[in-house]
Amino acid sequence: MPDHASRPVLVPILGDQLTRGLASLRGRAKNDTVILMMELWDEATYVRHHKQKIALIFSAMRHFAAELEEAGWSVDYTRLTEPDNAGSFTGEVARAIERHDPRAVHVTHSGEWRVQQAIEQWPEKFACDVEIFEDDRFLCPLSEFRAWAQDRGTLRMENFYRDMRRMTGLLMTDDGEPVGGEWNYDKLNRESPDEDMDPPPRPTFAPDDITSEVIALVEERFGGHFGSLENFGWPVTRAEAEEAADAFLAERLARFGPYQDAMVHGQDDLYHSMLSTSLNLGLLDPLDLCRRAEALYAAGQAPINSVEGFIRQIIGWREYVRGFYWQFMPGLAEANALEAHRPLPEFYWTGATDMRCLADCIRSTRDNAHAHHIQRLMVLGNFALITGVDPQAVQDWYLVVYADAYEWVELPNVAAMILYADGGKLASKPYAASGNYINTMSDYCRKCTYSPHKKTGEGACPFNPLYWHFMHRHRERLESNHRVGRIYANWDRMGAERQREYLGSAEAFLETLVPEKEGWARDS
Ligand code: FAD
Ligand code: DLZ
Ligand code: SF4
Repeated sequence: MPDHASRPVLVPILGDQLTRGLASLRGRAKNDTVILMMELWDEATYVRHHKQKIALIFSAMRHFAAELEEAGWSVDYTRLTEPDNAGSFTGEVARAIERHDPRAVHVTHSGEWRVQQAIEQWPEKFACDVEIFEDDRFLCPLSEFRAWAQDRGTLRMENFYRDMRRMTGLLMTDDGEPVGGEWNYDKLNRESPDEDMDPPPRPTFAPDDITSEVIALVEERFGGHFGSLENFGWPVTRAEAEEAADAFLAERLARFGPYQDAMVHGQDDLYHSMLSTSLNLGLLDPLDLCRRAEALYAAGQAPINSVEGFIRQIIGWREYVRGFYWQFMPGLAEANALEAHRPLPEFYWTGATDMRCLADCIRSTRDNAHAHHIQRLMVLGNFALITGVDPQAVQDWYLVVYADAYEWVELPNVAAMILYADGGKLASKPYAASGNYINTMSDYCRKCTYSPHKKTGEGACPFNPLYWHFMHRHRERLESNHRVGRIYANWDRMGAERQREYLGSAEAFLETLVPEKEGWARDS
């Protein structure tokens, strides 16, 4: 039997840990390390992920393993179709321990609570040492988020974000003031779409042999999952992700700010970066990306509202929701403060609705495994909120359909940001809106069957009566909220008859919603 020191360290790398400088790998000697990467049935099927999401993760994993091998690392890669594949992280690590007899397992903290729970059982299950490393690809350590959150009664992204600006020095003057005098240029991030918009196409990456093989595998094994593989063009390597980032910074960042909240029928990317899949897989470094955006501002090549807006999304929202997730799990996954119990409408899966905004967002979701933020928030999310869809059904949907969806980022956005299911820990008020918002921020309404100007009855945009139905249902909870309370004065001024018309229209519409059948999100 080899002595302890000559036995290797086993380093499992999870599917979203595709980073050369990963904490558990950093500083390790190649001749003393076996890297383990695992394609797993459990991970591919615990929800019925969009086909592009599975293809992206498997392809990126296979490319990463090949790069590591080329660089001289010893990589033990288990494919999904191997007959002995145990199907789970714990089962595959156990098999690898038998193969390699390591002296220790070094693993980086998982992005997901469910997986981390399994990892935390390893020290008891396995005879060798197990060391769990902090995932320092995020800029805010979880212990710091916890300390920050504990000092406050109310958590708000804006306060967190300012601390992150101070911590990173991004867009800060030497005197510790925000560059340009303001912390936040959100007011300049809300232009409606106009004729003048002409976003250049983002680079897409034609499948190479590895990706083509994975696409065939996904069609064969997961052919019944939601979504199309036809448009697959995601970056699957760090080099491709860098190329996509270069193109965004050079061609789209400057107009990212003003049009951040705009929506245009059939235009799926606009000026967005489309970099979330690469950031979440670990192919891009968030701080580096922000520094490059900052440098473009300093060079006068991008305005402050674009650069600040982009940096806010990454060191603000992205870090904030991740800290929030770990702060409030596992309760967050069960939260339902508004007691919403309606099933998800079937059209979230089929796109078969004559509400033109929803139909377009669902089409983009199906074709691209992507929709941009304001579509996820103010169209798909707003509709689920004001119709009172059960948070767990909505959570499942968002986790399935987006290629960038991992629970640490999906769940806070869904449960807390769009559904207010956490009772207001994350957002100061529910993001409920009528058709007027969508009409202002998009071109959807122009050719819709419904009119955003009609408030009730035949042909009225359903968002209009549904909005008031929601406000009426939750009056007791929301009236005392200073950001919402004054809306009830408008409601009261309408008088009883008009109110009945709104509520009646909403209820008639709700009657028409066909609930999803079982089996779209999870195997029934
Ligand atoms: P851009 O608009 O270019 O923004 C730049 C980057 O900022 C993004 O790549 C992302 O990393 C980060 N970012 C922006 N907003 C957020 C946010 N609210 N939370 C976390 N990061 C943010 N993002 C995911 O990565 N995975 C998800 O599963 C996910 N689910 C969401 C669900 C809902 C209901 C909502 C409202 C938002 C969700 N988001 C999610 C956030 C956001 O919609 C996506 O990050 C963004 O659309 C990705 O496209 P992009 O890279 O072009 O982003
Ligand atoms: C989402 C996903 C899928 C579909 N498949 C795998 C897989 O086969 N192997 C793997 O290591 N990870 C996969 N993932 C990501 C995991 O579900 C999970 O989100 C991360 O491991 C959390 O760190
Ligand atoms: Fe959507 Fe209403 Fe506009 Fe139609 S009228 S696109 S349903 S907001």
